[in-house]
Amino acid sequence: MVEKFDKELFKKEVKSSARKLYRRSLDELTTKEAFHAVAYAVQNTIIDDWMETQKVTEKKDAKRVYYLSMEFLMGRALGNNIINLSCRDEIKEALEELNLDLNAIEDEEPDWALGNGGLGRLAACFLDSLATLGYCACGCGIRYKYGMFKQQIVNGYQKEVPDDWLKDGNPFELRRSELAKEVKFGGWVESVNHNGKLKFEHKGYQSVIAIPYDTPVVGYNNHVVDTLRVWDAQAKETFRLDEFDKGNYEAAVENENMARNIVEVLYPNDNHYAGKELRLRQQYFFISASVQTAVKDYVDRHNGDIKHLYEKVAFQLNDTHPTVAVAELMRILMDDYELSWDEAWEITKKTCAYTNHTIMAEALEKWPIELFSKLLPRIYQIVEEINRRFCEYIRTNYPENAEYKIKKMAIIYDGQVKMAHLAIVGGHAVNGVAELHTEILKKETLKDFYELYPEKFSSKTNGITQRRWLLHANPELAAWISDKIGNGWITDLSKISKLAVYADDEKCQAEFMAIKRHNKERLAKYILEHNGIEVSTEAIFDVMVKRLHEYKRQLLNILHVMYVYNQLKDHPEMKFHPHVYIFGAKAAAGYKTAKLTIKLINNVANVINNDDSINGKIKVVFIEDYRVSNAELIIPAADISEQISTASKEASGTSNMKLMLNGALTLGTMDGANVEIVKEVGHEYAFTFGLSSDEVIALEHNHQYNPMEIFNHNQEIRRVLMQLVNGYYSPENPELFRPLYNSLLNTHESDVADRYFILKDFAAYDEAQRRACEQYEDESWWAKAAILNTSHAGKFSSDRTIEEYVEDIWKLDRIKIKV
Ligand code: NBG
Repeated sequence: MVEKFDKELFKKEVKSSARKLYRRSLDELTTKEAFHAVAYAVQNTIIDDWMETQKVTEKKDAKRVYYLSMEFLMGRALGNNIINLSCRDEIKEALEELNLDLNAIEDEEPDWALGNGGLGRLAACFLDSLATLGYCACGCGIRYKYGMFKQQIVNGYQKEVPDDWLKDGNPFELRRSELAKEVKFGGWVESVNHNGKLKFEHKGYQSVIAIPYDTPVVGYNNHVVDTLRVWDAQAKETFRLDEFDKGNYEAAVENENMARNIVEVLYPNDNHYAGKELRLRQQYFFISASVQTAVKDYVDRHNGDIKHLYEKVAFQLNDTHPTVAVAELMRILMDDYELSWDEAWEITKKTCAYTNHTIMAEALEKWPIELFSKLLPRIYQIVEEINRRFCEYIRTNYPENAEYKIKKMAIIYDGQVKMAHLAIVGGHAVNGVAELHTEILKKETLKDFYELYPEKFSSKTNGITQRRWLLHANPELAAWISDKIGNGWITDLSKISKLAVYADDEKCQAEFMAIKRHNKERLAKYILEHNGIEVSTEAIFDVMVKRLHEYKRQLLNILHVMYVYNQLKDHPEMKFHPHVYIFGAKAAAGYKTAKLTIKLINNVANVINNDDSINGKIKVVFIEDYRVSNAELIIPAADISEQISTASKEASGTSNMKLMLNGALTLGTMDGANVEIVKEVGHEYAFTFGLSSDEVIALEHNHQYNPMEIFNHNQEIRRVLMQLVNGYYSPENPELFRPLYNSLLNTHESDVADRYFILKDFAAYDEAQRRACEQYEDESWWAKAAILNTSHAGKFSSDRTIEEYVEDIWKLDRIKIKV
């Protein structure tokens, strides 16, 4: 840390790790090797604080949270650790003296892409905030061998390439084989009478050994270091010689394959559930290992007194993926610690809490009984009993319409195990991730549960860490802000509101926009290098970066680009400020419509970028392989933040917050956290449009919407849609984009035409785009609005979010590390 950072010692450590790792001197290393040498040296400066945090937590007997999540989108660790150690300048200088460039070294680290999108990145931001606020926390997940695939764009199409992120080793992780745990799959359950007590024994199972890898999560400038613990799998008998001798080669390698498969790869679906057995295996694997460890750790520190577990331990279930934790904790409490059902149930409910991240029906996990009970026989028994008791409870509460309620609320129904219901019933808290989202949960999606347990529900609007998304991603703006208002914002983002007084100051406006321009230059250089497209920093940088999903409506954006292009060609004299439309998005590997939308964006880019007749007024750029590390480059350069999901569908969104913090103006629907963003900054400094969530929900219920009417009456929209099927953007295959056309118009092929109301919102979207374009001409107004966006982003720090979880749900103790 800064007060004890010893530059000479650090230099020595970098040199000595070079020798230890490569038996060569530092100046003989490649940049990648130098990255490893530097990373080891940085890790060394963290270790003492890590141990001290552990000690202090134990001494204080502080309550801790286990954040159970299948996804942690950490991005790169080195730069972030250095930022949080608060010695970036010192390390940069030390490395310069060693002839090393910190930025180049940072670029050698692969992203830790152990997540899909917002849900995984939220988990990473939360860990940063937990450590920075001095709370004891452990993120528990899976050490996927292959993280989120790398996206290549080949001939305009997305191609998925495996992300072998561990191939050169990971200097920040620590293998903790002494903490390994056994996880059991398959087999059957026998009940035996043990001294007059009924006991359940799991027989004939296959074992997998779970081995944790720990990485430090460094708090900002406070010496607190929390842990990210990801589990690797290994076969119990690495090779079953007995089977091999019998000539049963398959059985011999089966166990090993099973272990390898479990941690092989992250499922690349965002907001979508695939229902594969392997996925359930992954879930139970990391949950069983994490819950076993948490319980054992607690019991060891509390003389075996299991009954007060919830006073010192909280489990937060990040969406339904980890909800099997409810049953696993019950199993451990009853089978291993011999508690009665009622005792175990009380403890489980008080320990577990659930966050819902979506209302999209296709993301709600339901497992066929057949699959679930075969793979997890003891767990299934417990879920059955939870369900039986819950249905009893419904019957007493709703004697009039019990069967109707059971149909809607049971945990097991219609041959399926409903994981969200298990989480709600088995925990003490349920939260949505923005105010609007929580309201929709209460009124629609989880209405019956809200009626039954109103006290469990609360809203926790998401947040982002300003340490990564401003201090690290936008160093120039960060320095400018600190110069104006001091650096208190780094640990208390509400202080950034002090910037607002500079919004009308001409000099400040000019400085702010100069920084924006530098960030645009930085991105323009990246675009030239990666896309070969030249873009002008005088243009409006209109940015839409997020997972590709129909509800997010990248299609609306690109159809509108096609529309503007038509206008410009017809009316070259038309008033229009040059735009660069920037997209970044991965589509799930099996999501056809999403992948076709990527192809469309790229084909449109190809036509428009090469049309000299429009004098470069429009450029379309699709940035390949959107991920945390290039988000850090794109977001600081944005003028406009596209947040155009169909109202009611985006639970919160978090790129909206990152973009706002970096001075972009939101162009969006009143959905998710956009509602709160607009409320904070004021309506006049955002461009909102479109159907409200109530209107969308009403149209979904009454089936009154017919996109064909719009197609028939609006010639300009009709022309754009015809260009999807007349070869305008795909001369070699005019039918290529027919499925997109059909999804908007044709009720035969898709179950509902224009399910996401793209045509319905088109005119309003265009109008909002025009407003933005006009306002951009007023440089002073725009600068003011940009500064106001940054200065009103205080609410959207994940520090604020974490404090709300701590206060309402986790009740953690804060720790302090003395140095
Ligand atoms: C996503 C939502 C986003 C939200 C993040 C984090 C899932 C299931 N949900 O709107 O779509 O910001 O979660 O809460 O990935």
